Amino acid sequence: MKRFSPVTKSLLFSVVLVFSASNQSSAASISFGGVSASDGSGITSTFMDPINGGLSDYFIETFDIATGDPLYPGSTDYTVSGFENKCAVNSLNNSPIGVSITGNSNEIAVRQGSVSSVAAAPANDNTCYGYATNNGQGVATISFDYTNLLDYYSSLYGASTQLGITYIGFYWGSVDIYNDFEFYSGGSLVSFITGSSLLAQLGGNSGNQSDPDSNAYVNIAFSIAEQFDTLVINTSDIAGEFDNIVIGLSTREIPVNAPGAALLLLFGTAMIASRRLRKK
Ligand SMILES: [Ca+2]
Ligand SMILES: [Ca+2]
Repeated sequence: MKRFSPVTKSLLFSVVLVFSASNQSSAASISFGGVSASDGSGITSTFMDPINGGLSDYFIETFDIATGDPLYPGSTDYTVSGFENKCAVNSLNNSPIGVSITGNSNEIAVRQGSVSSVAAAPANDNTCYGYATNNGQGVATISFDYTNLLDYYSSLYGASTQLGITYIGFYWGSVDIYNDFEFYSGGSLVSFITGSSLLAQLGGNSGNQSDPDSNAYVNIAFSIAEQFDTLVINTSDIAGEFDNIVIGLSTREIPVNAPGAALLLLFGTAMIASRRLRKK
């Protein structure tokens, strides 16, 4: 098992936020923290490392060509000029697991390093990362549609029903009160997390580029009933930065001895228990 760095250790505490798309209670459970990423990108999921890989039925988007699948070159459609040899969206195009990204092309970008008033690399992330920006006006919305990947694995497994995603982890850099992440299934919102709620829970300051309380690895475990197929990232100012997006299919491996998994399972159980209690 990979060792926890001091930074991630301090982040891995028991925080549960539950957001529901309706008035009904949600079983999605959220925790913060991960492990040190071996490619110099700061923090990654306990389930998946950019270089060393991880458990079965998990996939990672690193935004770095170096850690992409050499069989399926990523797309540099959103790469900032000058970074074409380093930065790409690896899960886009040319592969059976291609992710469909929609959004204004000037509102999603991939780059390395920080530029004042443009984008800040997540804390301790020396690699390429992605970001959403409204360029100072309106709301930028970008979506990552994983339907192709889910279709592919559903057919591969001969699944009688469409597989979904029951885990997502992402390194959220310089979290701002005006960023949020939403999760949709078949076009319906199933869960979401806002920057303001994360900052309130961790005690972080909006937009801080180095504080672990404002640069957090977010883990969300979904019940089978709430599995999703599309991630939507919104930002109403500059900017929403992210890296190491890890998704786990509904067929994913869940090790009983992984601290992250244990936490997620524990709180998943706690939520189910609390729901049952309320029903009484
Ligand atoms: Ca990266
Ligand atoms: Ca930010």
